[in-house]
Amino acid sequence: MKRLLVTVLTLVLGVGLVAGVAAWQIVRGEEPPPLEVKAAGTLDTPQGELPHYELEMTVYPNSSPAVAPPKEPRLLAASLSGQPFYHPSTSIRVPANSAVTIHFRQYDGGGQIYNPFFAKVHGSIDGTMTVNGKKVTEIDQASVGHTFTVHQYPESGQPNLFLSVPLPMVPSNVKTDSNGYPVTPQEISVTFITGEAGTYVWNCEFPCGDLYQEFGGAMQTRGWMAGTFEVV
Ligand SMILES: [Cu+2]
Repeated sequence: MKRLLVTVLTLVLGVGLVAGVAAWQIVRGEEPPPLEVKAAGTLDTPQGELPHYELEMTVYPNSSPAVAPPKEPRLLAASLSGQPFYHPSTSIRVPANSAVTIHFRQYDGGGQIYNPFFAKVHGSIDGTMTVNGKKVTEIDQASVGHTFTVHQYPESGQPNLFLSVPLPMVPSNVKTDSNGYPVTPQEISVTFITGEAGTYVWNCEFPCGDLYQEFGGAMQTRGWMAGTFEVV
């Protein structure tokens, strides 16, 4: 009897392990390929002259005939259709010990962010970013569209990296095109310095998803409002 129980238990554990590995493979397989950085010469920084790279990300309020949605993880029961996402990828890979500028085009509406900390810029080269060409250190707490917030796994021994960029919402009275996107997005640029190599994650801190307090759905899904951030 005991032997049978052990056999059954081993079998159950084995099947569970295989299912777990398969599920992990599916999730990993659906991570979009990393965004390509563009070399942009060098930049004078407080840490001296550093190699400079640029990358571009767009935030869409929803998919449309013009912009396909990111792949939806098959394991997720909830549908993410109609939810916002970063495009064309949420997997980011940037060179170590460099200055990196990210240019965001933000097409989504928004509103009040619960925590004013995330309406401020954190971790950029001089504490600023530019919004539509204007240098700022924060945006109106009541007009946040999304945030791009990079942080690390809490148990990690790698160099500390924290970057948080608030992206202002597009006002609701802005004209939209035939795909329903505002004709004038918010244009945000931020420059920061990467240190030694490390693996981080990023997510949006504005409750733009659904389910629990709007922090579910797109908010907790890589490929949509969260992703990986590798310094290599
Ligand atoms: Cu968001």
